[in-house]
Amino acid sequence: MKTVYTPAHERHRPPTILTRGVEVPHWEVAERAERLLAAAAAAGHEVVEPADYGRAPRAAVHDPGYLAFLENAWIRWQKLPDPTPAVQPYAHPGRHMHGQPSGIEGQAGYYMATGSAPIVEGTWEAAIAAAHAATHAARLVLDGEDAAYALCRPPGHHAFSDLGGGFCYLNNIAIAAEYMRRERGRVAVLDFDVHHGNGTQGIFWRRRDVLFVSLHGDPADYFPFFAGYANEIGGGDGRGYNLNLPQPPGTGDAAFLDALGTALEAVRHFAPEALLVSVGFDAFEADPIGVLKITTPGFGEIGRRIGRLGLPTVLVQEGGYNIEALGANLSAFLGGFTGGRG
Ligand code: Q9C
Ligand code: ZN
Repeated sequence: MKTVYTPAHERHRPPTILTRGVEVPHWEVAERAERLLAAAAAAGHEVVEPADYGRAPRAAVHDPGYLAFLENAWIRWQKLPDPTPAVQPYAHPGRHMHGQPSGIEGQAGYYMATGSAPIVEGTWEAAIAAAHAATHAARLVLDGEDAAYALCRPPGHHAFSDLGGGFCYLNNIAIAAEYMRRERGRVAVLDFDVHHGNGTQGIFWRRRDVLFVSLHGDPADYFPFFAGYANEIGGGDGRGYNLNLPQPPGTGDAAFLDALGTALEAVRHFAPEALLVSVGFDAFEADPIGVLKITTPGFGEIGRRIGRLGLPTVLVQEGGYNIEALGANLSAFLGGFTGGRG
């Protein structure tokens, strides 16, 4: 299958972030994409560069104020006294606060849910390239490819219409899903990154034409903490078109595959014309920030079962932070997916 990749991600080099009050190197590093690319190429998948789809696909999903903030944040931040190399919010609107700041420091906290999505000089360029990669994979599948893999970096599933965070800026898979929806009646998004896809859920919350199904570590004691609970089923017209399947910490292959069966049954019942998958390898047993215990063969079996659905499928890369294991996990997943087709 075609792998959509562009080196534009290299310009996004997030520095340290705070974890429990301590500065640590960021996990979402450029080498992730290099490892994934090497594995896809070694497995014989043709690597193609995305076209430029312009502003329309991202504008169909994201708020204009948020897009303007992302595009200009770094340069505005540089005009602060003693500027630092990354936009890092430190004050967020908590409950009971609804004011709208005009300055960059306040807006950074307004438009970012967490401090873990610093904006550096090349972030905007990388983020729009990742969105083009997902859109390109969607275009390939709309044009008749059975499946395509968008090797996106930075990832996207924590980004809402008007809110970034959790290493994410533009919601690549939501942009691709909305792009496909213009030509197809119904699409489903399945998310097996270890973190709940809170941004994707938020974007499609009121939509019955886009099913969102997520498997993830239980947010009761895990990021993103404030979304991903089983009682979140969608609102308004979208009620019943959102399914969360939180998993207890330590969940391994067998129980995860059981839950995947429930997720795939929901997808089959929805009968979409296409499937988009948020592919994360941070449910891996040795991921530095994961809480689940999925093995490399486990990712193969996840791929095989998703492939067996037989739907036109767009695979979109999200998280996965064990650098040494990323290549093997992607090879296992893509091998399983392709085998499941056959
Ligand atoms: N102690 C994705 O996988 N929390 N984002 C980091 C770790 C944020 C992960 C703190 C995790 C966001 C796309
Ligand atoms: Zn994740």
